[in-house]
Amino acid sequence: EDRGLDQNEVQNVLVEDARTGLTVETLKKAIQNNLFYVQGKYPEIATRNDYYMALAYAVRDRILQRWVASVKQYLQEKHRIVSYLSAEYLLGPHLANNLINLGIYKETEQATKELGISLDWLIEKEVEPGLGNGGLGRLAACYMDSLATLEVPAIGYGIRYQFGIFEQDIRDGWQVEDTDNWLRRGNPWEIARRELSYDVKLGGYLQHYTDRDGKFRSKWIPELTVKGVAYDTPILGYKVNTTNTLRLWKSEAPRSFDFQSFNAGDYNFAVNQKIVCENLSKVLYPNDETLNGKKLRLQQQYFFVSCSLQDMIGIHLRQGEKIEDFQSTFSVQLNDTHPAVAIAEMMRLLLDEHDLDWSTAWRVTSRTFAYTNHTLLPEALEKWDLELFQSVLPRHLEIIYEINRRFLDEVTVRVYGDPEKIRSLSLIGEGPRKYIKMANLACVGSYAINGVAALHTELLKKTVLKDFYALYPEKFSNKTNGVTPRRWMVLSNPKLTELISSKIGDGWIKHLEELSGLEKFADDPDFQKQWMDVKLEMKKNLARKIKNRTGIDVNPESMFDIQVKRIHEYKRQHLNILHVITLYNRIKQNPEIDIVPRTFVFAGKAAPGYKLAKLMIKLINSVGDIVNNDPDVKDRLKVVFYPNYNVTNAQKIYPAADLSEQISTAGKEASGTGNMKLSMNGALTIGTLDGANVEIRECVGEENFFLFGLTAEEVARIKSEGYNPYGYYQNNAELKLAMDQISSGYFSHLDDTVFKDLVKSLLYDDQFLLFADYQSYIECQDKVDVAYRDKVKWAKMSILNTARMGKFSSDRSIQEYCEDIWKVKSVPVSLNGN
Ligand code: TH1
Repeated sequence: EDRGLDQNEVQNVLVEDARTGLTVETLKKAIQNNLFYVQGKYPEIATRNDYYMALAYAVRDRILQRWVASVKQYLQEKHRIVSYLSAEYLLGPHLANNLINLGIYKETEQATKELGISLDWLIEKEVEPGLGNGGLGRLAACYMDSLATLEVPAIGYGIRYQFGIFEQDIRDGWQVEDTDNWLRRGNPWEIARRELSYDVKLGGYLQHYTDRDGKFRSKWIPELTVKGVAYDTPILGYKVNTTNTLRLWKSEAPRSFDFQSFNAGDYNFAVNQKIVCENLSKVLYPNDETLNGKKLRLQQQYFFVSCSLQDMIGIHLRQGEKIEDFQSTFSVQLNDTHPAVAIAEMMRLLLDEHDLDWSTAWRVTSRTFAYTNHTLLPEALEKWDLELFQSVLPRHLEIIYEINRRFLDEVTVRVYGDPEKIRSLSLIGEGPRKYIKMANLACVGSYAINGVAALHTELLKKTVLKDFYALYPEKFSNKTNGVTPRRWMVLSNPKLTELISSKIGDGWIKHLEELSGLEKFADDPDFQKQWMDVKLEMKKNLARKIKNRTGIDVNPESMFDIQVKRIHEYKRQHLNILHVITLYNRIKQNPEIDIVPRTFVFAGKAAPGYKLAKLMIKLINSVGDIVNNDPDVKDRLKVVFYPNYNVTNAQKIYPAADLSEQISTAGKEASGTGNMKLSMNGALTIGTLDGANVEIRECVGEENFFLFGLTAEEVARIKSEGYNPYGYYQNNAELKLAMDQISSGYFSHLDDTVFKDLVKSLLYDDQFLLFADYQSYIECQDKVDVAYRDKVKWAKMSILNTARMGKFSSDRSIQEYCEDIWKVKSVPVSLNGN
């Protein structure tokens, strides 16, 4: 409506250099100006937050010029745009990242210094947007960074949660949750596009009728209409002009709504409905890899998907294109099944709003979407109770039935007479209650399906998606995950970055394979010393933070043995703690024993409803209390649980790691991405053959990787034969002692009830085979102990780990998606004419 301005009347905005210049002087001026004109303050009364805001706006001004130019160029030249649909984006703090990608970190450091303030102090002020749970959300953030850096036109769509992942505190060893009010001081990195909003219908019923042309139709009479408002955040590429958009939807009540109810005199009802609408984007569900079949979650998923598709269709049509050519403007990636309802929504929009016939609509839809699967865990596969689904999306249920009917008709011919196959392929699950299988919908409606590591993709093809693979082998491919070296090396480990660049130049930041140039220095004693000096300095920094946050003194010279990730049984933090207890017992039995001093650092959140995961946190802390304070230990072992693991804290932890714990039960961790970040920062990995560990080991060399444990095949075999944990317990003295201590209350003030559920699970029905891998793990840890004593060899192994991690840049992953799935090329953005 507001777009009708005559182009000739719109003067090209000439942006002055004073507002966008990248020199120390222009930056200084900009900060001062913003302090005055945006914050309304002068230096003597300005708070730290005022300065943070002033700087953030100064940086944003510089990004805006690039952002506007990018959007303009994409639209004018009609490039195909990648659309990434994700319920989660775990971005982490923006300020330092934007300074790095703009290439003005040093200049800004100088400018702030001349204003008498420290840049670090302002960077630390930022509250990060925690709009994701863990790996899946962080992957979306790394991919947005790489898309922009590779100059690929892209838009990320998601939800602007008012409350992100909860804040974790530890009290008396237990996790307690607090709400994440990340917006309380405002968000300088987003622009609210009030004019850009869409209506989303929810609930209600269908009316069936035959229209004038004799066509049978369904009219959806919703119970409620919600409005989604766009909030845009610029995503700047590294040292390129390309600035893509992350568009997050906030839910609100439509304005018409209060009027109607108010006029009808039902004020309470109006207020209540307003709250219902606003609730849709209120809070992120804190479950990682567990399905939570709550109505509000389905409403959230549908809400953001519908806004996003309406937005894309609007963009496509405004280009003057025909609706049936939608897939020439957008390629839409589904980040797991959380946005998979998009397939049904696309059909609804094409059929009901744009009047296409079924086969045309299906042709468009099934050429538009591609689906990434991130997990094989059965408890994570999304299934919606059919009645619940119908109560929220009656029209979509009807559409899914029709997709299923046509699909099964086609399939029946191909898998002739195999009812078991048909049952497994069906989009509808039968049982005491019917349910909708979102992964099946995603597979049927997508032209490409991928897993996130080589092993994971192979297992997908052999297990959960076996029947789909048999039907459509050509749709399947692997896209091993990657991480952005900008945030996970340059930003979080500037000292290492400087050292690496002093040897091989800085091309590696964009072309991570160039890290291989470090190999020739792996044996160089000077370089080894510099390398280990940086590591020590990072360990000292972390030790300081640990002291501040937990009060625990740790020795920076000790081996930093680190496991940081969501707390989950399959990730087996409790296997790690069994090793700690084992070492502790060895010391108690022989106080003079010669062991390498270690600091065990744990961090991670447990889903608030996941009892056993919360108990694992309590166990880590309880063991820590005993071990850290036992005089016999003589500070040789320290156990730290670093609270509130998030992107900000991760950036401090990774650079300080000597040893990276990647010890999930083989076949359970789809990929892992923390494993990549740690190894890039020079940590050696102790790990199972799981997820991307397999490929990391292939790259760094088996002699530079501590491998232990059962393979995925062996795990499957043991399970099928019937796993008997109790036998392992009885036959292993060290394991038995550790378990007996936990259950008898040795670590819990003689209270033998605290860890009962955990002990019971491990002894009698552990799905994650801890005891089966215990001995192998302990022996491998003994090898780590030996290896760490040889400083020269360790340094070499550490250097080689970094040098050989080039493959694990998210730039490589995104390149593969672009070539194999999206079929898009880079579009360099020029600033001329703006
Ligand atoms: C994670 C996987 O566990 C991890 O192995 C992988 O590296 C990461 O995704 C990125 O690919 C997943 N996170 C979630 C979160 C939810 C549901 C499923 C998964 S899989 C809510």
